[in-house]
Amino acid sequence: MTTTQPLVGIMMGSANDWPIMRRAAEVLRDFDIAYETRVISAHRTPDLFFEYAVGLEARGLRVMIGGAGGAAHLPGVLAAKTTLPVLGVPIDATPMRGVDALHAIVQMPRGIPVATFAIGEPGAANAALFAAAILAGSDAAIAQQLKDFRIRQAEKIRNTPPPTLES
Ligand code: RP5
Repeated sequence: MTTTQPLVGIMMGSANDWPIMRRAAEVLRDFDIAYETRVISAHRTPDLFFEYAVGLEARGLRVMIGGAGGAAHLPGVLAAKTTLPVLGVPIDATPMRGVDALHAIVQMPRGIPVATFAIGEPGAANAALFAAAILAGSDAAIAQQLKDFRIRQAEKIRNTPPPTLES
């Protein structure tokens, strides 16, 4: 957790989600975007969940990333309690390998939107990149960092030699 005013909150329903959700934190750290993390379950600690969710805007948070596995109602319940953008990351936590969480998060009924990302690590990383893109609308430094990231990413592909049977 950073010490400066967090702009992005990363929530997850279980500490077991952290190995995936840390990919979001790593992206935000690399972009020098202040964030905070919380393990708060919508069903195991509903009172704590509501208490945390209602104070987000007042504390200056701008975007929320919510990771959850199984029935995965965390992002939807969070979106019900705040008008901040909520970015949902489905976690592979059951024999359904994250498809359960994907469906739970992406199928939010009309009126309370949750942006849904890919299952697992790519989703967590992309949620953080999307959070950066939202913040970039009002922060030129973050906008530039996003452009630089895309350039570095493209360079890696351009500099990859053609694969051979020996490589
Ligand atoms: C969800 O249930 C969590 O987000 C987690 O992905 C899943 C399983 O939680 P644990 O039983 O591993 O704590 O609430």
